[in-house]
This record gives sequence, structure tokens and C-alpha cells, in this order.
Amino acid sequence: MKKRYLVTAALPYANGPLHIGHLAGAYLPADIYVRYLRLMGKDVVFVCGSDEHGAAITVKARKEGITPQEIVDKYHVMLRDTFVDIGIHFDLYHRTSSPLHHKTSQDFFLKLLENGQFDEKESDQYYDPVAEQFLADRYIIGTCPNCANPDAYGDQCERCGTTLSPTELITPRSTLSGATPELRPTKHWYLKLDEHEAWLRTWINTGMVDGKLQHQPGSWKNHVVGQCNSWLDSGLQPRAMTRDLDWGVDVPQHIPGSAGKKLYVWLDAPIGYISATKQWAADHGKDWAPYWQSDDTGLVHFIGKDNIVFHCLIFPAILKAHGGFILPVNVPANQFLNLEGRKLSTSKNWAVWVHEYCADFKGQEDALRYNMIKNMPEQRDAEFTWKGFQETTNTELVNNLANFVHRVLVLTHKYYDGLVPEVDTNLAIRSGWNIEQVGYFDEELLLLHHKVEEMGKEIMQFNFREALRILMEISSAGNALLQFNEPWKTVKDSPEAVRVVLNLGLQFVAALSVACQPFMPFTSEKMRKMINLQSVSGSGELLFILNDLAEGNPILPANHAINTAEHLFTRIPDEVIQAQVARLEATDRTNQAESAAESVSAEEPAVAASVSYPELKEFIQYDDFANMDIRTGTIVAAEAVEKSKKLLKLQVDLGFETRTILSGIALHFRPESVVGQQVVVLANLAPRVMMGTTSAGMILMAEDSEGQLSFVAPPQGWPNGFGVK
Ligand code: B3M
Ligand code: ZN
Repeated sequence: MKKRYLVTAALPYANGPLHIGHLAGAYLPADIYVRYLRLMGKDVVFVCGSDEHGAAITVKARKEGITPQEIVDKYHVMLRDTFVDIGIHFDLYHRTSSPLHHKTSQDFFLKLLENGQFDEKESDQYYDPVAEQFLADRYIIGTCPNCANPDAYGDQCERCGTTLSPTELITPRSTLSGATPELRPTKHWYLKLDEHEAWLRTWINTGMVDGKLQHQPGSWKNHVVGQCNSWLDSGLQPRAMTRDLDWGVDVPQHIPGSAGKKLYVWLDAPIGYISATKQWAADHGKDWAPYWQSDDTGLVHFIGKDNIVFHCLIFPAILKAHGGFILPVNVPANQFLNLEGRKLSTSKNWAVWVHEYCADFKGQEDALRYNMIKNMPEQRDAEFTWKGFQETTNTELVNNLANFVHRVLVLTHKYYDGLVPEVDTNLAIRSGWNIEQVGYFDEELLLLHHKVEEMGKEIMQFNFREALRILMEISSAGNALLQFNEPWKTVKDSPEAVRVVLNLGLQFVAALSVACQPFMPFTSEKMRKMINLQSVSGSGELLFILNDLAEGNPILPANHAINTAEHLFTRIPDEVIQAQVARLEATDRTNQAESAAESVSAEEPAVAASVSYPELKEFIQYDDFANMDIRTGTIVAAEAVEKSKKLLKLQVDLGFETRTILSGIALHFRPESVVGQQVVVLANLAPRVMMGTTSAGMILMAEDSEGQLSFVAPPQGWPNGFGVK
């Protein structure tokens, strides 16, 4: 554990509301981690803020017919308030349009310039002759060279995920005027990212930087390291850190050639973490520097997997190029969350919007948090379904946690007028209580101590699903305590035993009221009120409990008066879920109608052009098929194969092992775009040596009439290593 922590969560673009994928990807894991650190008495600063520059903003502004400032003002407030409503508690939710952020970013740029970290290069960029302005990557669309998507963006193809540069697009056109853009010379400042490649590779893979071990090897998630190595293996290139734009942070005006130039959004945005820390420090009379410039600080970035390269390679390079800043000890990026079997889509409104959830399920914010954490896409994509949400709420939160807490408190009121009963285990056992060991009470408290400690270890390793499971194990153990002893039946014959059981139950409730706070802060608040204790403020309360339990001291002293019992959660009826599913189905119908209209308006041929299908192969026998062992898997790393145009060398996680497989897809997919892709593998194909590498297995690909390839994949979130029949 470090002396202090600086925790960041990816700055959401202020161009739309928050959906559950954002929550599960970056914000919930960060919130759990920070809340837990505070419960352990750690000094933590947790910052976030609206990312208010870049094409994501200006494209949206154009679409809504308002200015970029109006867009960010509208969504900054919405995002800030939604985080509060769902219990994500930052020390500061800042914004990158703030003057302090502009100043901080410009100072960074000047320092990099002073340190000789830029190449000033003139290059040809796309210029819209009608709109009379240079075009940011997102303002150029054209045909994807990899999958022939006609509307691929200049920086990325949304269909095949390939990262592109505008000049790779076939028949590019401007989204501003529709005109064909012209290449015109313009000067930009290029960060010499290639010169950082060596130390980045060492740091990412061994944790060593400047001769010091900065993080433990193996402590970062495989898919994060895998994606970084794919980028590193394809060779880091100098990267333009300025753009010809009219919205963003100005390149300092005194620099020759800076007119009309803004900082690249991925230069200024991560610096937003630093400017937010500066603002927080100014607001609270603190010094920001130790949080970013002292080795005693643990810097952790929480992000979704689409931001890995920026947080693990580009921003660290910028920090190193500046000098004097620490690097992140971990970037535990989560994978994606899907909704009812499909990718979440802001543009198609295929989402559960957090602000709408908070309005529809007021008072049940923790039910969503619980479901998100239980299904968190920590290692692989995961799935949200409304049915699943109803199940976790009704079977786990209502039937387990709420039921346990309610029973203990109701019985305490019924038998002891709401006072924590005094206990004497020896007396209880002498009076015939059928519990063998005399130290039963202490044993149970030690069990509680062990469980809370285990939960904490999992949180510190970013295993939030497992940590939540352990938390619920405590509640299940409490229910088992009641079920086994049935105090409602034995209270007459063995009153002493019932005093022990209910006192223990109250200790479990008290422990849960603190331990649940990182996951379900609203529930913690309710529980603290019910047991008549102060709200959990995040000032070492869990540490105190662990110390009490370790010494066999109860958390709630005898004769402590508790308050009235409440139901922490209420069952969610079918009709409520059906209404939510119906809303999604209506969205789906709208989307289908719109895309049908679009395809007609694009004058698609009424009848699909005649397609020639490949000849069917000869019959095979059932056994021929039965001998094939086909498994599900996930690509965790990918790299080009030297001297081969067609092959990619893939590391495929099959669950029971990771395989090296060569696949002839290099003409269709870039290495970095396939990391995290779920695949289907012919796993018992005899290994073959190709280009000096042993390839063990085959990735199944679908090929269409134009020879385009697509992965054959199991449903999102499907576990690796299982059979395909
Ligand atoms: N605004 C979010 C995204 O790419 C991006 C993160 C910035 S974190 C510095 O969706
Ligand atoms: Zn594509």
C-alpha cells in the first residue's frame, strides 16, 4: 500500500449522457477502490471531469445546431449531477474548458517544447475547400480499406474497429460540406513517441523504469499489457500533438506558426487529471504536487479498454517527456458491457441511461450498482439484461441481505426492546445450547474478520466481482446463523443462546454496514441509521472494525440502542422489467425503420445484386465432424509476422491455456484492433510450423462474396475454453 493515492476516472466527453457501460467500465470500479482506500484510512484524491474538446464535441454541436460551448455546458451539468445521483463520489468533477485547465495544458506543451520533445513537421492534411478549414480526423469519412465500410471515420472504422489515418480512406469526403477534401500543407508539432518505445516496453512488461521497480510485473491485467505490446510491436510513430481546429486549447499564441492551431484532444484531456487536482488543491488549501510528483503516491487510472493506449503509452510518454511526474502503478481497464446481447450504442439509443434509471428507480440506485459490479467486465466483455437485474435484486439483495438485516433487528426489538443483548457463551452452553466449542462467539468474530480482510485483498487487486461475492458471503453466513439456531423457536428454552445468536447477528450487520459502503453507499447509509451509528464518512472505519474483530471485541457494545428496522430493498415486479424491455424494443423498431429508410434513400438496388455462392464441398461423415474439438477463446495479444503480408501472430486465451496461433487475416485487420476479440478456435488441429513459428490451432473466420473476413464469435462475455458443437 502507498502513503497516498491519486485515482482518476476517464473524463467522459461532454456530448451526451452517461450509460451503464460507462459505469461498469470505469466509474464504478474507481468509486469502489477509492471508497475502500478511505475506509482503510488512506489519503486519497479522486478526480474526474468533463472532456470538452475534440471532434466528439464539435460533431455533436453541429448535429444539434448549437455551439460547442453550449453543448459542453449542457452535458457537463448533466454528467456531474448523474454521478452524484448514482453515488460516484469524486473529490472534484472538473472540466477541460476551464481556464486553469487551458493554462495547465499550455504550460505542459511549452515544457515539452523546451525539452526538445517535439518534431515540428509540415505535412499534408485534408482541407475542406467549401468550409474553408482543415478537417479533424473525425470530420473525414470514406471507405474503410480493411472492411469496405463506406462510412469509416478518418481515425477509426466503427465496423471493424481498425485504427485508421485519414489518408488511408478510400474516396474521402468532408462531413462538413460533403466536398472531397484536398491535401494541403500544414505544420504541426509531433511528439517523438518513437523515442519512448524502449522504456515504455520495459516499464509495461517488467515494471522497471529509471532503474526502479515502479509496479510489480504481472500486476496489470493481461488484456491491457497485451494491447500495449501490440502497439509497441507495430512500432510507435511520432504523433501530432496539435490540430487545425477552431475549438480546443490554443497552442500558445507567441509560438510562430501557432495561429489557428489547437492542442490535440488526447494531449490536453489526460492533463485534465492534473488540472483537476490543482483545482481541488486550490479549493481545499492543499498542495497538489505530492499527488503527481512523489513516489509515495499510487497513481491509478480507471478507464474502458478503448482508452488503453492513451493511458498506458501516450500519456506516460508525455509525463516522462515533461519530467518530474510519477507514472501510474496500474491502469485496470475494464472490457465492455453489452445490453441484451448487443453492443451499447449512444447513437442508436441502445442504452440504459443512468439518469433515466435514477428517475425510474428512485431509492434503488444500489440495486443497479450491485448488478453492475456482479457482472463487471473485468477480464472480458459482459452482459446487462433487465431480467438479470431483477434476479440479482430480488434473489440476492432482497432475499439475502435485506432479509437478514430485517430479521436481526426485528427480533432484537421483539426480545430485548431494541437493545444489543449482553452475552455469556459459557452460560449459554451450560444451559444446554448445542454448540460444541466454548469459543463460539469469538470464532464467529474471527470468521467475520477473515472475510472482511479477504474482501479487501480482492478490491486491492481490482477483482471487484470477487470482493462483492465475499461481502455477500458474510450476509449468507448471518442468515445461516439464524437458520441453524432458529431463535424464534428456542427463545423460551434457551434464552442465553438466543442472546448470543442475536448479538452475533448484530455484529454481522454492523460489519456489513461498513464493508458494503464501497459497493452500495446508499444501503450503508440506511443500515447505519437502523443500527443507530454515524454515517460512514471514509475515515478508516473498516480499519477500526478489523482491529476490533482481531481482538475479539464486538463492534456494537451490549445495551447499545438500535433504531427501527426497515426493508433495505424491495422486490422488482415483472411488469416493471417488462416496461423497460418494451422501451428497448421500441428503440429497436425505430432504429430498424430509420436504417430501412436510409437504405432506400441511398437508392440501394431493390433486389440485392445476384450473389455467387461458393460450391458446397463433398459430404463428410458425422465422425469427421465429431473429431473436431472447437473451443471458444479470446485474443489477448496480436502482432505482425515479419516478412509475411498475410499472417498475424495471435495469443489466444482458451481458458485452460493460452495458445500461439498464426492467422491469415493481416490484410483485413490490424493487430491492435483484434486484441480482446472473442473467437472460435479449432483447438485440436495438429500444430504446424509457419515462418518459423509453431501455430497450434485455427481461428474460424467467415468470408463474404467480396472476400471480406469477419470473426465467427460466441455471444459477448461467453467464457473461454468451452466447446462449440
Ligand atoms: N474522453 C472518453 C472516451 O474516449 C475520453 C477519455 C478521456 S480521459 C483523459 O470515450
Ligand atoms: Zn473497417
